[in-house]
Amino acid sequence: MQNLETEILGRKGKLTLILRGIKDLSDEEKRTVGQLSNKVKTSLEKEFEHKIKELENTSIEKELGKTFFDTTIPGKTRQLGHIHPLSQVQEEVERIFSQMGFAVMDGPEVESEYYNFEGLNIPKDHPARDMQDTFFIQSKEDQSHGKLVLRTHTSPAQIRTMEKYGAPLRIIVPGRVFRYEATDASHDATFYQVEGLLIDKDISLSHLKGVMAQFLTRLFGQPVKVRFRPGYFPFVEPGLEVDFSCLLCEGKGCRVCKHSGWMEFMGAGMVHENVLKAGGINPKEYQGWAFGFGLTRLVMMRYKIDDIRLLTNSDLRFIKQF
Ligand code: FA5
Repeated sequence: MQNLETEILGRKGKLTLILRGIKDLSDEEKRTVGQLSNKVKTSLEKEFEHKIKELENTSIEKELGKTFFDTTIPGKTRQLGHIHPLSQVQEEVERIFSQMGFAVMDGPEVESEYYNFEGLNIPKDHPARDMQDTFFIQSKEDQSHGKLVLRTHTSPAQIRTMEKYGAPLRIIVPGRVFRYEATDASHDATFYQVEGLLIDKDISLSHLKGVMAQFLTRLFGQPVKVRFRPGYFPFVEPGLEVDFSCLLCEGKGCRVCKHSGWMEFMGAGMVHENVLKAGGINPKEYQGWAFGFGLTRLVMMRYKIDDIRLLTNSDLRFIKQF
């Protein structure tokens, strides 16, 4: 209101300028315009004074006094959401690996056949490429990269990262993967994996054992042992299956570990030289290892969940427990 007053009646206000211009008018005009503008000025000054007083008198306290407001009524609590158990564990995995010097990377969920299979040394006739195992996207076939697929594992990110950053490398890639398979208590068609890749000079599997034992011990907050068994994956040589000591029976043998004392955990191995070449890295100069574990299964173990499908079926009664 005061701004408006200055705009009209102030030293450089619109009306003040008109009043100043009166001196240049003829005598007759001076009289008419002078009288009229003085009248306007007096009435505006009155109006402004009145309005400013009125505004000063309507304070918030006075307005509130007019209606009854019970300050003792308890407020309505808002339902706060929380982080999904899968994301909670993923964040923890990322934190532990970051502390060990690993960078956290990402890769596309819709992949080309090349990155998902050929680049990883998985040949055209490999059973994983059957319609039963893979979701193919209806797309034109690209000469060098094939069709588009929903990635069946996080391993394609190995080649993408090698191509982009070269060696040395120390990364993990958490992400969602898809397989066309019947679901049961421990298998889903959409689940989460974490890929790991370390490329450098003079790298051996003993480094992998040390990193995994350290990671699992920190994650579970109790000493965890790791064991290697031979395993086959076309993109590693030699290939391994990695187990860790059962946390429920501390290795003594129980129903959950099928009385073996060990839990199956992940696939791993020394990166195959064809994969290093596909990533543009010279296998004579660098070598390294890779691993891929099921994040969803890790969450199940962490919270003792006995059916994988509970994690993604959106039942709030279940999800709210974590
Ligand atoms: C792979 O996917 C390899 N890419 C892993 C790898 C990476 C090996 C790097 C060597 C080097 P596999 O198909 O075994 O491997 O899956 C890895 C993990 O994903 C399994 O150990 C399991 O924990 C999890 N997994 C596999 N299928 C399912 C499923 N249907 N539902 C939930 N978890 C699954």
